[in-house]
Amino acid sequence: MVADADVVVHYAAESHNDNSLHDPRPFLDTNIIGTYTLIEAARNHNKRFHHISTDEVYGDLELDDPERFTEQTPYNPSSPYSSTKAGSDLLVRAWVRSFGLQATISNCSNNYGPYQHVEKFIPRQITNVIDGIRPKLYGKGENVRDWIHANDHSSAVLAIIAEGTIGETYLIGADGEKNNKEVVELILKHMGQSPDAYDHVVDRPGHDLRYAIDSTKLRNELGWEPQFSNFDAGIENTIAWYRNNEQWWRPQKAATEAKYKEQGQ
Ligand code: TDX
Repeated sequence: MVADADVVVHYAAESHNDNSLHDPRPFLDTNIIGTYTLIEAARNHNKRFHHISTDEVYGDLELDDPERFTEQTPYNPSSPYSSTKAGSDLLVRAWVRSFGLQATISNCSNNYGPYQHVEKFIPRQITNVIDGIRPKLYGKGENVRDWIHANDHSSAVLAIIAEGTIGETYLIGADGEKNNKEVVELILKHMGQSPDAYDHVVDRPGHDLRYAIDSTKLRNELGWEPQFSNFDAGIENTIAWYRNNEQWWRPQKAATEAKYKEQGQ
């Protein structure tokens, strides 16, 4: 019940690009109407609100672009997923300005760690290897993502709720840029496989090339620092978690792979 809450933190979203390309409608319902529903509830109950969003609202960067995304980068989303997240951010901003909603926004880079759905890149490949399936790399595997451990994302959100300035946006990232091929090779290494034991599959339509976050504002204004700066160790721990928690992910695995197979991925 919003009436009983101290703060409303809005993590609820349809979050997977591939699903948005296959069937966009749930993304409009959840990300646009869902956000509208929550900000109205927060407004009516006069509650502090924090909106969780994504770096994908800024579009993508060239591989050699010296600039990373900042809070000033213009919005330029590519997919049904990222465009509905961009729309949800703009709704929150409008509610701050028009109705005085006590809200902050954060845009984070790619998360990894325990409890991530097996449709996402890293858990998909780990659970594929556990099942004796070769990892699947979209296109050439040159796309770059800026990885952050989910616990670091959470500590940043807590810092913004505690100390953030109302109406402000904060970018969250941990300087973790890697291309997809490097990530797959690392997973294969830690799982005792040959580094080339993966398949190239059909590329994602409109596939964003590179995301990279400049989190200077969050670090300077709120004193936040990531704790999981060693990606190699983070991947090892994540592999161990998926090995030890098969009962958590197993129920989703077959249906997820069947959907990818239909799409040639
Ligand atoms: O099997 C795969 N093979 C592959 O090469 C999958 C599932 C993905 N990929 C590629 C696509 C991307 O370049 O790996 C990269 C990461 O893919 P996803 O895990 O689908 O994440 P991405 O599309 O980058 O979006 C993620 O980061 C921003 C989250 O899913 C979003 O919710 C978040 O907003």
